[in-house]
Parts: sequence; C-alpha cells; structure tokens
Amino acid sequence: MNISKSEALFRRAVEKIPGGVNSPVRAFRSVGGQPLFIARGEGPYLYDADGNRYIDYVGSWGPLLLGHRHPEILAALERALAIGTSFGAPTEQEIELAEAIMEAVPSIEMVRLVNSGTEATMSAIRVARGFTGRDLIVKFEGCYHGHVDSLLVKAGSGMATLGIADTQGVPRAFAETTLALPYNSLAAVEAAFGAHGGRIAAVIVEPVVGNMGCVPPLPGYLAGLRAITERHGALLLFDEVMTGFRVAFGGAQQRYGIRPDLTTLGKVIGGGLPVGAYGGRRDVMNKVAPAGPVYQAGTLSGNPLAVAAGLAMLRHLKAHPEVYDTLEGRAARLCAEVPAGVTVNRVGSMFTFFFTEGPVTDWDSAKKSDTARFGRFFRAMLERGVYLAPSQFEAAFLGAAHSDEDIERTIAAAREAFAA
Ligand code: HOZ
Repeated sequence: MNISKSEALFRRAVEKIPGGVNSPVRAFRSVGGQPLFIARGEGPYLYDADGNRYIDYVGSWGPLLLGHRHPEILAALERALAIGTSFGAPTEQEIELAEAIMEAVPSIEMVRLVNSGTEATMSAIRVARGFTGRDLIVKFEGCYHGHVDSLLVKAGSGMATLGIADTQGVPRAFAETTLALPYNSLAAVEAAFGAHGGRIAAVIVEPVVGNMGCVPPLPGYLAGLRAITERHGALLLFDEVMTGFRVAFGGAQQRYGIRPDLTTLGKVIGGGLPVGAYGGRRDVMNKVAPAGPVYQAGTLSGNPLAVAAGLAMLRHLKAHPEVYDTLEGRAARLCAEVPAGVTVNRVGSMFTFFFTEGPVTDWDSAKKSDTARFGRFFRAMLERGVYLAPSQFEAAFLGAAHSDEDIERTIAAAREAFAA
C-alpha cells in the first residue's frame, strides 16, 4: 500500500503540531505506523491523500451515523451557509434542535447547547455541584468524559491508549474531587456512598462504555446506580456523548429504560460538526445562568451551521426509525465470527474486538487484552482496506451507509487478519 503522501504530510505536521495531530487518539502510537492523512470521505468510505480507499469504522469517532456527506446534511448546511455562519444571538433553529432532542430523550426537560462533548460534561458536573451544594464526583475507571481536569482520573480513550495514568497539569486538589471506581460494580458504589454519601454531587457514567473499547452495563447495573444516587440525594449523569442517538434513537437511557437526572450529548447531534449539549431535570437546569447562578457560556454555542447539521441528522433519524434495526442486524452479522482467544463486545452499532478470553466487563478485564496483537490486527485490516480506530481502547462504529457488501468485505478481511 503506497502511503508516501501521508508520510510526507506527517513529517511536515510533526514540526508544527504536537505529535503531528490535533487530538492524541489519531496518532497511531499504540498500533505502530503513522496516521493516514485524509483527503475526503464518501458514504462509508474514507480516501487518504494517496488515493487509497478504506471502509470507515471510525466515523469521525462516532458522529457519522449516516456516513460521510449525507445529502440531507449537506443540503441543510448549504441553506445555513446562505444565511450566515455565526450570530452570537439566538436563532429559531436552536429551539428546534432543543425540541428535537427533548422529544427523543424525555429525561431532558431543558437543554443547553455547547461546542463539544468535553464542554458538555464539564458544564454538567458544574451544574450538579451547584444544584446539590456538594463537591465530589464519582466516575468509573476506563470511562472517559472528555479532557475536563477533574475527570481525567483513571480515564479511558487516549489516556488508556497512551498509558497516561494521570495527566500532568491537573492540580491535585481538582483530582481529589473525583472518586474513580470500577465499572459494573454496584458494591463499589455502595461503599463510596457509605463513606462519602453526603459529599457526592453526582455519579457520571457512560451507560455503555465506548472508551475502554465497548463495554456494556451488566444487567441491573444502571438501575442500581439510579437507586443508590436517589437514596443519597446525588444526581445521576449519563454521558451519552457516544451513545446518544447511536444505541437507540433515545440513547442508552431508552435502550435500558433508566431515567437519569442529567445527560450529556455530542457527536451524532452535530451531524459531523462541532457540537455538544447537556440537559436534564428542569429544576436542575434552571440553575444555569442566566436563569440561575451556575455560570456557563460560549461564543459559538448554538452555531447555526452545527445546529443545521444536527437538526438534519435528528430529523432523518426520526423519519427513518428502521435505521436502528438495520444497524443492529448488520453489526450482529459483522461480530458473529471471532476466533478462540478473541472476545467481541457489541451494543447496537458500537463494538470492539478484545484479544483476550474475556469476559470484558470493566477496565481490569479490558486491559488484559493483548494490545500488541490488536496492533497487528489493526494493521492487517488497514492493509485490506478497513479503517478501525487505532487503539484497543475505542469502540468501532457502524453507520447506515455501510452496505451488506461492505460488511461481507469486512468479514473477509477480518478472517484473513485474524489468521495473520
Ligand atoms: N472522544 C473520542 C472517543 N474516545 C475520541 C476523540 C478524540 O479524543 O479525539
């Protein structure tokens, strides 16, 4: 495979951009080789600078549920461009996006738009603290909630990929406001509340983890979190940046039938443009400035282009609910065959192959995966024209643009790659 143009671009990039990338997870550090530079995307495919085509299971790390350059999203963007790129003032479309989100996710009684998932989680925990008057936040090992100072404790995604246990630059006092517990253990949560109950503002959780690879909640786990937080007057915060509009139209909370107090969203709700959102109970969200005393702001929040793309995405999904069944069926087919010694975890169109016997239910079991073997698998897939996330500790995303033929080609590539 010729990637000489990507190689030249990378040599140029590392001189100007830390590590040559604008987000660490793109860097291929844990799988070997170097990042491909992307020239364009079309439907389920990515084309690199050298003209190689790949079936794309990264989907921009989740947002591209409908694939690249979906015509309805492009048309919405063209209409928005004709009007203006940013106003820093309210627009009717922002209300429409808020309404579309609230209709799909009924636990969200009010919502604030921001520019990224990180901003959403950062803001949501501030609101939780303001509402409860408490300081501590419970998170789970291997979950990742963006690069918020106090949430970069035992975090997944790039932190896990690069083996950075705790990032430098976060004051110890901030990190000490976070209690990091094992995922899928209600006993650990009971114990933490037993010791610190009156000081815990919120439990933040990826209801289906995507950031230590895909790890589903065990039966009863989310309901247990709901019961414990309620009993102790803490808020339950579902980080659905990855799962929102992905594992079901109403996200993981619809799929598992749990109503959190607060929810964060991002990725799919921006249709491929930078967006995030946090929302939830009206009494909690009414604490947000200017309605209340918890300050949070943003020059480009509710940006008309991002809102237009997001609205087009949500309207398409609402009009085509069959998308979710199609994704479920195709993802099941894709994940049906794995060799001995490989565990596949899947929820809807999110999945991960772990190179361990399994089961993989938390960070301790996820990190048993043979990451060197994953690296070889990743490179073998890339050589066969399949682009996976360059890390063991990320989820793969199937989109509605992937055809049955793409799935069969991917299965054939995976058979060869596993054998290799
Ligand atoms: N939040 C994404 C999933 N882990 C990764 C995106 C990034 O960190 O660049």
